[in-house]
Amino acid sequence: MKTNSRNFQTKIKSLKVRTVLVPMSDPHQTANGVISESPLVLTDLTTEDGLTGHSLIFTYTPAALKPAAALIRNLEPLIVDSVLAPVELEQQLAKRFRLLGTQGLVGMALAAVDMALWDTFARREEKSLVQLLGGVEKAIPAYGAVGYDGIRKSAETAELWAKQGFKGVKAKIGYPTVSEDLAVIRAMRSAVGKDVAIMVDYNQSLTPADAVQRLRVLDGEGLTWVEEPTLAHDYLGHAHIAKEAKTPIQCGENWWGAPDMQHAIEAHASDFVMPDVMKIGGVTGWMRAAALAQIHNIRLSNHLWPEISAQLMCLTPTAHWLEYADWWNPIIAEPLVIENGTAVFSDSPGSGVAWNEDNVAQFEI
Ligand code: SMN
Ligand code: MG
Repeated sequence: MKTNSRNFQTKIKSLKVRTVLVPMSDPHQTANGVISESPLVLTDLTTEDGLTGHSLIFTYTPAALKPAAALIRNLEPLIVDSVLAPVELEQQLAKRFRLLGTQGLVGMALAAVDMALWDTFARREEKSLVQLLGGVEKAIPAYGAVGYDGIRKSAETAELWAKQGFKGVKAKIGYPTVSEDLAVIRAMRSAVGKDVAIMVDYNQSLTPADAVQRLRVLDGEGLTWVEEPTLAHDYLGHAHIAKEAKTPIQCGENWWGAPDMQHAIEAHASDFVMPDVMKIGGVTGWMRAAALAQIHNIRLSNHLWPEISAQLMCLTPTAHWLEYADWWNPIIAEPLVIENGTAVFSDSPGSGVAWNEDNVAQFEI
């Protein structure tokens, strides 16, 4: 049998793993506390023929930063000398971790490797991820984030996004009372006008019963979605809320792998889905999630990771909204640019992730 000899020439040589703490210029408040810096693990995968690909994972808390980095380093011997074949390696690694499971730190480390493999693969072919996987760049509407910042600041931030051309804004809510939630939404609406979409995110802060009551009040506000009103893994609770509410429910940033997404869909937990490229299992996991969303005819948005997600959204048949965030820009060589509310794609090969080494040196810990 004739084989593609190029595939067999590229073998994995090493992983380099670094950790950074990137301060946020404007700390992000949520109903569950403030995020004032981004703990990020930077992985560089090098092949024997001298290619290097990159990936980035976000550990939410600095407490998980070093353990996540250590786990990625511990994966190195499992992939060194293997052929650069992301789909095959995903299957091999999944088998290795079948007994332990692939949630939490293990899932994050596996996603770091998967994304670095795909980035290297695309660079080897001198293509962007979109081109490599047979897609074309598309204008997907982007929205910007508004923190849990009270009436005035939420409206001001929403207006700033709208002035920059963003087609939507998403605010953290879950204030002590629904009247405060409502006041924030109405202040944002008067700041952005009727043509900018408004989404809200409860970050899991309500009980299902409270969520149903609050949504009775918010249902007339023309919200594009209400995100994670209750605990992320309470699919039945979410399904109850989704059934009672008129506003679409959005979930997905906390699903670990496509099987979680499948279970949430089976439970009718949400009207829309928004996987996180790290928690869903990297590029390989994303493609499964995109297929699931297509089969079930559900609109799919991304969670964070703007550079790689902008590309993955172009490969997603039911693509909905692109979540934009600029928090990691300081360490990214070419941060994603949004113009007229959609991503501008560069000609660079790969997943859009490479380092601003000066800033990496400054924030490395
Ligand atoms: C979110 C959670 C945690 C950090 C950043 C953002 C969020 C979102 O829930 O939907 O973007
Ligand atoms: Mg969210």
